[in-house]
Amino acid sequence: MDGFTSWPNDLVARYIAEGYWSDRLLGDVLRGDPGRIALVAGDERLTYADLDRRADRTAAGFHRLGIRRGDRVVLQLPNTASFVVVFLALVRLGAAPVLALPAHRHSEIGYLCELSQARAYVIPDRHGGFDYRELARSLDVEHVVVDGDAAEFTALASLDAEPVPLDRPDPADVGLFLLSGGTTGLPKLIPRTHRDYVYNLEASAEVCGFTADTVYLVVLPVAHNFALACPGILGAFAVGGTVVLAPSGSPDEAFPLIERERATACAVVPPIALLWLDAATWSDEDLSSLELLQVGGAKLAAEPAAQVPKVLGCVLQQVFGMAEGLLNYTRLDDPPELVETTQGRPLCPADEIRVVDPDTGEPVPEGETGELLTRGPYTLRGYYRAPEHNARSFTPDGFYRTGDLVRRLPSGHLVVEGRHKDQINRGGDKVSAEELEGHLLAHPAVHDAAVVGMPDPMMGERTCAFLITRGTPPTLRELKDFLRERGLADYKWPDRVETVDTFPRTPVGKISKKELAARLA
Ligand code: J2J
Repeated sequence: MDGFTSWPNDLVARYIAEGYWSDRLLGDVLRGDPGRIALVAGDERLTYADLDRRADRTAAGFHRLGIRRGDRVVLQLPNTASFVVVFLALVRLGAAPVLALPAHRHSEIGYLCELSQARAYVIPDRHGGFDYRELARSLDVEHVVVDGDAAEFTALASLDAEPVPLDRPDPADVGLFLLSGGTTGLPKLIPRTHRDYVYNLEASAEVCGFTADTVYLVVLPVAHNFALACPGILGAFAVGGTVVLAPSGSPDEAFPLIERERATACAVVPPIALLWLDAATWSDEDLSSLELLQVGGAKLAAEPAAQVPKVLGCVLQQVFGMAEGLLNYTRLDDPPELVETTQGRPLCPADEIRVVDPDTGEPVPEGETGELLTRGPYTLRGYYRAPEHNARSFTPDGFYRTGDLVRRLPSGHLVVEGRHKDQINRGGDKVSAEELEGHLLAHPAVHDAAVVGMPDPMMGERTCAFLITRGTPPTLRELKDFLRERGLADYKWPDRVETVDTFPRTPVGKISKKELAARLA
């Protein structure tokens, strides 16, 4: 695929020879007994046979629409059975889903459709008080497929056709695109091949002890790498387990589902873990089925980490992952000290780790903090169609510069100590400072903007925009309305605005975000 950077031949040979890459395809992950429940979503309960059939029939429907192997389709559905059916249908067809989050709006989706040259865009009619058909009307895309009331578009229900023989994808093909958290003005797409993502989900399922008895509850957006494949729904399907989709991580929605479905495993971000620790002390629901709580996306502090087994009665696993690839997990039998105070160690023996001085690129002495660089059998070698950005994000020998500052312990476990990238981690949601600044600068009263993170006890960080204004400074409320108008996802909006006369500068004349952040601490 044009715009996709593959691994060099020697590493391809090595990853195959060492058994990390197989011929298994993403469309073949449904490995449960046909009669067993694969998926519970709202009132729907689908067996493996049901899900398999629906995926095949929907693949045939997309094929009839003209979607073919190698095409791209932007998929923006919430945590519903339709997400799972459409995802499986597309990967079986060899058409790569581009996984947008439900929170994305015109700014993100318009760009994704254009960058990926998507042939179709799949949406709900309405969700969370937003009409996605309105968004679709503002785009230029060949097919809009709607789950629900389709209006002038194609109803997902109409893409139900007699299965046809399909051209099988190659394991080396790009199977899907994930969205990068982003550090630049525009979002980046992460190509994931069938074979690297199959490794990702199968090896994760093994490390997390998933079996046919696993009942995996999804509370994060299922389109996010963590809930999708770490081990996520795909890992649960691959071992014949059951997946239960919840609309959110709120204890009033998640706890009754844990009790009713006897959920055994779940992945959350730290703010949800904190909410659960609190709610578990007063809720009546029976959470005793829960065996494993995975926490990742942002750093979990040692104190709440120590509380998880005591209060929720389950094993805690810290997960330090990224859509770009590398996954670090604490292991289920690690001593409590490591589980509480580290963010895990790499999933794969072939994951290569370097910890370097971010300015010189030279390795730091063992045990000291530096920037994490990595390459391996499931870490990208380049963002899709982004040559200039790739030149900065990768070393000449193909290591991905994560922008995370870590310290490595003798056991190989990593401790995340901070960040060397212009991004705010808002409770696991990533906000690119440059992207938000670009939108703020478009406001007529904004002369200059600098976005920084501010510490927050629940979210870890929130977003503060420092502005130099002309005329009357806009209020936070006005800025949010402005950003809504521009179609920017709401989790990227600032939580606070500070107007200043000048920005502090570094010796080389750049805005000192360190100094700005210090004013907030
Ligand atoms: C500190 N920072 C963390 C952690 C991610 C599993 C889990 C998370 C993600 C994810 C994921 C962190 N402590 N435990 O894809 O499969 C920050 C780092 C990292 C960035 C990646 C998965 N876990 N982070 O969060 O692509 O800064 O993936 O580089 O959204 O989140 O963000 P994202």
